[in-house]
Amino acid sequence: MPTRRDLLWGAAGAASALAAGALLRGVREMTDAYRAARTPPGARGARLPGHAAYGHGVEPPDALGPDALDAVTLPPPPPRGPVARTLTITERPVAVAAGVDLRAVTFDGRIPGPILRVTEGERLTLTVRNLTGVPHNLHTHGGHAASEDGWEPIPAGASRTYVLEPRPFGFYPYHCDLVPGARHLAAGLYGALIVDPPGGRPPAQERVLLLGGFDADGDGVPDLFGWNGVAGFHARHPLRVRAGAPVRLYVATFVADPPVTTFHLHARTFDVFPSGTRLAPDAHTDAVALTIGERAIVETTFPAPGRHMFHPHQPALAEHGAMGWITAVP
Ligand SMILES: [Cu+2]
Repeated sequence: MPTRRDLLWGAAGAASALAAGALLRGVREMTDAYRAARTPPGARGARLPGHAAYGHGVEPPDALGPDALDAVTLPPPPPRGPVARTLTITERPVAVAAGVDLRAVTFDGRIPGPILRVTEGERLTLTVRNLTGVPHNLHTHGGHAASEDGWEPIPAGASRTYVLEPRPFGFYPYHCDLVPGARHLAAGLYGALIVDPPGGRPPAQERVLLLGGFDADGDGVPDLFGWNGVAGFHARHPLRVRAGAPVRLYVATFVADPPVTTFHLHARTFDVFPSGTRLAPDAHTDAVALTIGERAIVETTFPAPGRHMFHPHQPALAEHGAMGWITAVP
């Protein structure tokens, strides 16, 4: 019997609906077992059964090695001149945790979409091909011509080219802007846009960290959470940086529920540049709160080799996949 989500997705043939049903049953069994193990009756959110350190509440897919998320974690070098990119929207299963394949909608086949980067004052041309059976679009935050804002639906099977001159410099989200969000942004259609100042930023080891929620059981509420598309990834595979050299993290959240999440770093404080639109920090702290679509650049230097935990300070998120490590190496 088709599930509610099968019906919502529609369009699938009988065979693929059967396959999807089996997939979803697997997800649901995993999620139910997970909840039974972690959640007291009547309570929502995670609860550890005993007394344990954060982490490893969710394991990442075994097939993903330490470099699996590099493409959406390591930004390209700041480009000079105009930038032109084509992004392709497709529906496909994406492994977001061990044993959990999300029925996702993606930019270029993965969650999140590619890191876009351009220098303030330069042209960014984005061609978006919608290869799915329903409308989508690509809306970019920040300043640009209103006609290129990306709120209009791109029909199924159609393409649209946006020509932007993003400004001011900063760190911006891009995402599909259609509703319901559970079938668009929260299904995987989001990514990062870095707009560099004309003179650049000081050299640093740069990493992008986008927090996402994954609705594994199709009830409209995220069950698993992870940075750069995979729950549990950074608990098994720490971010690696060199000790003694500056680190710049581009941190954003795309989690709608709960509405506010945090980025918290252990054993080290950092400068905060909200939205990255200024070159001087606005705060110096060890935790920054972000609501959906909000973002910050945080900068620090790890003075010595060692492992530093990072996670949202919401236990339900940290224990459902969003706890990780940054390992500073000599
Ligand atoms: Cu969409």
